[in-house]
Amino acid sequence: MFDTLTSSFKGIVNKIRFQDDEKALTRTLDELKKILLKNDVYHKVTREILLNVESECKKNGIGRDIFKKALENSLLGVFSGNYGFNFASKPPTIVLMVGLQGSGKTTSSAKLANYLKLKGKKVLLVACDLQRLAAIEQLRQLSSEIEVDFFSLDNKNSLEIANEAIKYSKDSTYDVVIIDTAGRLAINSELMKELKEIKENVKADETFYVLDSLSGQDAVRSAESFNKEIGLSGVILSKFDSDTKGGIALSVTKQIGVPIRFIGSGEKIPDLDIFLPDRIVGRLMGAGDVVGFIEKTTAVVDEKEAKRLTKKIRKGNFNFVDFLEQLESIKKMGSMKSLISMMPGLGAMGDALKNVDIDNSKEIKNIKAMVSSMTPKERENPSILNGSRKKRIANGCGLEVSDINRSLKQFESASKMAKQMSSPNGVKNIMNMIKGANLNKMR
Ligand SMILES: Nc1nc2c(ncn2[C@@H]2O[C@H](COP(=O)(O)OP(=O)(O)OP(=O)(O)O)[C@@H](O)[C@H]2O)c(=O)[nH]1
Ligand SMILES: [Mg+2]
Repeated sequence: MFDTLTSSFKGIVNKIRFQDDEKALTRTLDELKKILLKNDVYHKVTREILLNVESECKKNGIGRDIFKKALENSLLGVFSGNYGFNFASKPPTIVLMVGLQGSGKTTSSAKLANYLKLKGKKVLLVACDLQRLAAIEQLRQLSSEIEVDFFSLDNKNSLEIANEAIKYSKDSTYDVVIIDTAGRLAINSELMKELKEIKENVKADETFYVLDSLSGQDAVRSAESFNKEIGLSGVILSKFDSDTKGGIALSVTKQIGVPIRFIGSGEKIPDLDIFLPDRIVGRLMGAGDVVGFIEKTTAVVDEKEAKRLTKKIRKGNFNFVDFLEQLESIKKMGSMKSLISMMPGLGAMGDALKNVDIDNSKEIKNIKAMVSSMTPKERENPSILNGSRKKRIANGCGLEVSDINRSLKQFESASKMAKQMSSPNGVKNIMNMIKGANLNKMR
């Protein structure tokens, strides 16, 4: 992610104060250069950014705001071309997913299918990886998890499968067809030939190269070869959540002349963010991506349901049934790390929340176990839980009564927080509460 770049940018912008301090500008540009190179921004791209910042600052007068704006503009300048997802003028839009072995093609195919499904599109996922036996099964499972149609054929080669899939998709009026292909450890002429044939036969509208951000410049070089051999229309930058530097995101478009279209920000299906330069630059400059956050949340939150819950929360009637439902919808939004990275200025709280893993948090596991031992009446109305009920629940789920008390307390304060948040001064109140809270408790 961009954490390191963002905090470094903030640091240097604050060093420039005066309108005409050329010395400070030189010093700051020098520091900017070190930051960019240290975080894997390609040297030619680094030079371009520096030159642009310098010339804009010299033209407009040096000063903090001008420097900040110049940096923002230069960062925007490193991205060019098409962004987001482009639909073909006549459906189906055919997407070919290519890349090296293990780069994240199959996962990204499913993530993209889910993204488009949430936009109301009818999507078909096609398994054309015949290299690994398990590959077809992997995609089949992902398809059923996200409830998207799946296509594969036995005893056919990948070209035949792709062709049949396209025929079928046209007959069945699909909006988008996503073809998952086999990877290789390195560039391989046999693979290139196979991919080229598929691409030409199915007349792919988009050829997305899935680039593992952790492989750095090696992966960029491979992308370059793929582009030369078969022609790419976009890059999906996968595993960006584990990339502590983030420089590849700034370099790849200039280096290979192909725009980044999506970023993989976690292992889960919703962890795919659309790549829009102004939003990315907003994130880089520490302003977060609030629009992206809202888009992500509204895609999975049912408006009617949200209203019903807000009413309950306001009345203080939020119960365990609602809580479990909420957990499920939060999970649909993706990993905390990816969500939090879109929120500006959360600082230490953001760092603590990033590490919350809803599937593996001990507290949440305890609450789930406890709720599973409750009667429906108790779930609806936790206030009836007296000593003997708590004992029964503890026995039922293998916890101690003290665990039950602790979980109930946590739940109570979470409901209180939710009630506060839903009031007119909600967010302000919450920020005040959080400031005083012991963040480690959230882990
Ligand atoms: N953290 C993280 N992990 C990812 C991301 N995308 C994929 N992965 C993981 O990377 C591993 C490989 O992903 P696959 O989708 O199977 O990769 P592939 O390119 O299809 O692999 P082959 O078919 O063997 O070539 C899996 O463990 C995924 O969970 C991402 O954005 N973030
Ligand atoms: Mg695969």
